[in-house]
Amino acid sequence: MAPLGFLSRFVLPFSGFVFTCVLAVALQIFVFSPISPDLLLLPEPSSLTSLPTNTRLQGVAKLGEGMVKNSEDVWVDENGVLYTANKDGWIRRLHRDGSWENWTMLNSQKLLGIAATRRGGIIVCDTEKGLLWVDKDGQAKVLLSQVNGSELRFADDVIEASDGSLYFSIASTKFDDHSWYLDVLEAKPHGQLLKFNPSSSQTSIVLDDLGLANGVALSRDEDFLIVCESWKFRCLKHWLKGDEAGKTEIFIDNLPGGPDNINLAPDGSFWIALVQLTSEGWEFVHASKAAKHLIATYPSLIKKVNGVYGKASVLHVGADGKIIKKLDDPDGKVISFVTSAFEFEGHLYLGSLNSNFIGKLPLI
Ligand SMILES: *[C@@H]1O[C@H](CO)[C@@H](O)[C@H](O)[C@H]1NC(C)=O
Ligand SMILES: *[C@@H]1O[C@H](CO)[C@@H](O)[C@H](O)[C@H]1NC(C)=O
Ligand SMILES: [Ca+2]
Ligand SMILES: [Ca+2]
Repeated sequence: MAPLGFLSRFVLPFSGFVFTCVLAVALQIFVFSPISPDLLLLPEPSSLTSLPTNTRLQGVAKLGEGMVKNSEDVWVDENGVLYTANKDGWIRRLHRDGSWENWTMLNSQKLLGIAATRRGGIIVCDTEKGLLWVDKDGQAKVLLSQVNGSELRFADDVIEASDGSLYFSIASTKFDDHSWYLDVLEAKPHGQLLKFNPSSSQTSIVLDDLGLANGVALSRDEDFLIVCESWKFRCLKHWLKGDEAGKTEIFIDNLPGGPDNINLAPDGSFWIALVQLTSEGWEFVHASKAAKHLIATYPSLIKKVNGVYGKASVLHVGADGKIIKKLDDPDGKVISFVTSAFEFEGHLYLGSLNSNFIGKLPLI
């Protein structure tokens, strides 16, 4: 057979077929892609090397092992009672005498940030129902489920100020909690920081256009608050009092991981849990819109790109935004996907979305 005949009879029609297939798949990806992505700048490698990795978090004691289920946040109240919000909908607490209590059942699919309140009990962010309040007797009430007529979804973290106002984050107004990684892939800011005023029952926007709004904390004398933006690898400082009141500046940026919960320490410093948003070898995805469309269309690929299960890191930062230290479990051997670190009486308590215990570490 003449080569030309072979080419025209088999190869060309075949490559036409392959071309059509590729085109069809590409069209499917772009038409069905759930995101409209921007490129995402990852933190500079220098931010990783300037903070040497250690194995301190591998030394945690495991509290409530087997009973605690993926407690994203953890809070210890002034009486030393530790609260956890579990994947099975239970709020479980640990008393000073070491006994655990299945305190109250919230029948929820996903509970995130928690904070104690001055009236007693705790406030809990429920990604579907909004802000819940569990009073000191364990009675649960919906505190806020709508904002200006829209359902309150994906509330991520909350803090109460001494005047009773609640500051809370909405991680994303576009994506829900189950598809939070699409917000990372899209890399467009859909997060908000809101304020609920209990005397007027009004909710106002404090900050808009945040890159996955996450942990919220108040400074010791409430002159500023901090809100973390996970995929911007930074936390913002918003002044509440003084000459700068109403102004916003960067508290800390170029973090070696996506900041999740942030908690005030007794001395006025802060603990920030850092989650590994990218997995090794897949960083290129964040620099390519085509790759983002492809990954976003296939959930099994998202699992590969998302690195949260691979390690754990928490960062200790001064009230001035300067890093004091970092603690790691670099390969997630003992604890991974740590989303919260809370200091109480010389110990650090760690919540994780991948652990069936609360980590406890003595601070020296
Ligand atoms: C609390 O709940 C866990 C898991 O559902 C169960 O194993 C445990 O027995 C309960 N504890 C108490 C004190 O009821
Ligand atoms: C709700 O509406 C009021 C009045 O229009 C507005 O000031 C406020 O910012 C709105 N809140 C949110 C969260 O959109
Ligand atoms: Ca919190
Ligand atoms: Ca969070």
